[in-house]
Parts: sequence; structure tokens; C-alpha cells
Amino acid sequence: MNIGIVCYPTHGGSGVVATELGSALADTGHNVHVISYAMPFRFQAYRHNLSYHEVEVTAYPLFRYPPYDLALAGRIMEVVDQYGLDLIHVHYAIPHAVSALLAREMLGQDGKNIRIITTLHGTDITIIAQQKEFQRITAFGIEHSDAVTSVSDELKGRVLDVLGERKRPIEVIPNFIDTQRFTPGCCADKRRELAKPDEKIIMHVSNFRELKRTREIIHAFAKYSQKQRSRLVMVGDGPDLGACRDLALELKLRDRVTFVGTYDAIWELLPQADLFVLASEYESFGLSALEAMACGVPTLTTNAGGLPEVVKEGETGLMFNVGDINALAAAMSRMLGDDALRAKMGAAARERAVSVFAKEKILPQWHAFYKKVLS
Ligand code: GMT
Repeated sequence: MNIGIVCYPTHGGSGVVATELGSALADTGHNVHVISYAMPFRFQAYRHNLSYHEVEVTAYPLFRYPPYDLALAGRIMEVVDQYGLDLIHVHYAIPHAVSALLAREMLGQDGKNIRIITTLHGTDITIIAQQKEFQRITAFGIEHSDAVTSVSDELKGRVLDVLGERKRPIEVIPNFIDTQRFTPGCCADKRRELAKPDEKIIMHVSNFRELKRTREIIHAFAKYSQKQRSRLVMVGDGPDLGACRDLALELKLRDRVTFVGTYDAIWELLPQADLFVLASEYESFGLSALEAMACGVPTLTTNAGGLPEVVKEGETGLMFNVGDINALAAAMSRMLGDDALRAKMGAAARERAVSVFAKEKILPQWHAFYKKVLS
């Protein structure tokens, strides 16, 4: 199959999922063309059947807002012309589905057999909640795609609530993880760089958007860490990073909180953690929690969105209500004070990642889905 994959390249789960899916499909012999405005950060272009096509948007004095959606449609059309794509798999309805639909329309007869699949990752729906004028265009992108998938049941339900019952059914295909790359025990030398030998490591990884509620993690750590010898390691970059740094200083945690910044090879750091924390007010799925689980790290997460479909409360980790800093501090204390519980939950987390979300389990679902859409 000749497959086009359209995604955002920035640090975020959808770009990771799109890139990992593209690489996995290329590994199984398909020709995969990733289309984006920058090279996705997990993209490794060393396979002959995996290529990257950049969308260039030229600034022009008359355009206050350079039209990325149109540039993308034009680029998709060129890639179809050159490589004869069978299907275009877009991650996000806005603007990717709409650009793909426009490209197909412009291709006329040449485009009539191309199938368009749209995968929803969550932010599509958040955007609608913030800007009602996107509601109909998102619905249009979904309705006119040949097939639509969602990364969790919860997100599917949310889409149906917001947009109403659609003519186009939504299939749930969860995100997957490479359990060979994300594995317990990897890269033990990194631990020395992150913490002192007697410190337990609580780790958080995100893009520090407001929705991740990263400051609450620091507040909870401040309450908890008065009692225990431990270090909070915060990985990533984003709008709230500065405020987090300030807060750590204000709470006199300068020597106890490490800000790593952006770190692409996150599978090297996660296994060093004793506990992983995610305080998000919403996650359609929570890929970073799954990455931690695959590394055998128990998680403390909110019970928001699709997280309960990934984490098993009391089995692979503990959950708390959004904003409940006391509950998070108590959960930190309970988990880090009990080595046996952590080991048990860490093993269960790894087992769940392998048995439910491993690449080998989910990739066949994509193959079958593509076949169904093309037939
Ligand atoms: O959460 C983010 O800030 C990034 C966002 C994205 O667009 O990449 O992540 C979304 O997609 C991921 C992959 O499916 C999910 O694991 C995240 O839960 C989801 N984020 C939200 O729903 C907020």
C-alpha cells in the first residue's frame, strides 16, 4: 500500500502515534509518506520506504495569516501525483482532514479512489468547545472522511456528545507502544545523572500546557517531600514551564526539583523513575502514562477522560480527582513509602502495556482497518 500520513510534528502524543504508526507500517513493507510542516521529532528517515514531505508556507505581506491549510492541501496533492497514494491517514480533523478532502477534490478523477481516514486525538473536540465556529467544519471533516477512528471510548463518546450522532461511525483503535524500546531496566547510567543514589524519583513528562496542571504536581510534591527523601524530575517544555520553575523556587524546592527540558529519547529516562505523575484535567488517552507503564513504572494520574482505559486504578497505579492536590500528595506518600506495592504495580503496569497496548497487538487492527476501508 502507498500510505500518506499527515500529522503535527510538535512534541505531543498525536505526532508520536502518527510517526510510530508510519514507521511500523514501513517495517511491514508499505510505502509510507509522512507530510507535515516540520520533521516529526520521533521520525527516523533511514528506511527507503519511509519518506518525509515538508509543507512550506511562504509569508507574504498581504497575508496576515499565511494559509497553512491550503499549502498542506497542495502538498498532499503533489505527493499523491508523484507516489500514487492509496490512502491518506490524517491525525486531527482540523485542519488535516479538511485539507486532505480539498486535495482529493482538486485531483478530480485521479483522486476518486483515494481513501481518507481521520484519527481524532482529543484536541479537535477541545478546540470546538473553545471556538464554536469550528464545530461545523470539524463535523464536515469527520463526515466526509471515508473512515474515522478515536484513540479511546471516552473520546468517541465525547465526539458524539458534541457533534451528535454521525453518519460516519467512529471506530476505537487505541494508541500502541513499542514495548521493546520502552522497557524496564533500560539505560541505568541515566539514573546517576537524574538523582542522588538515596533519592526516589517522581517523574512527569508533558508539553507543559495549562491543561496538564503541572504546577499542581509541584504543590503536591512540596506537601509530600517534607517527609521523604525524593526528587521530582520534570521533563518537557511548554507555556507553563517558567511558572513551574518560579513555583519550585518559591516553595524552596530548588534542590529537589529537576527541570530536564525537552528530551526526545524519553525511553532512556522513564525507567529511572520510581513513580510517574500526570495531573491533567483532560487526556483523551494519556500516551505518556502508557510509556511509563511499559517501562514498569507505576502511575499516579487523574481519572479524567480516557485515562481509566489505560491505567487500572489500584492495579497499575493510583488515580485522583482533577485538582485534588492533597490526594496526589497522599498517593505520592503511599506509593513511595511502600517498595513492595510499587514493585507489584510496576510489574502489573508493564504486563498491561505488553498484553493490551503493544505494537504487535494494535498494528494488526490498523492493517485490518485499512483493508476494510480500501475494499
Ligand atoms: O496532550 C497534548 O498536549 C498533546 C496531544 C496531541 O495532540 O498530540 O495529545 C493528545 O493525543 C495523544 C495521542 O493520542 C493522547 O495520548 C493525549 O491524551 C491527547 N491529549 C489530550 O487529549 C489533551
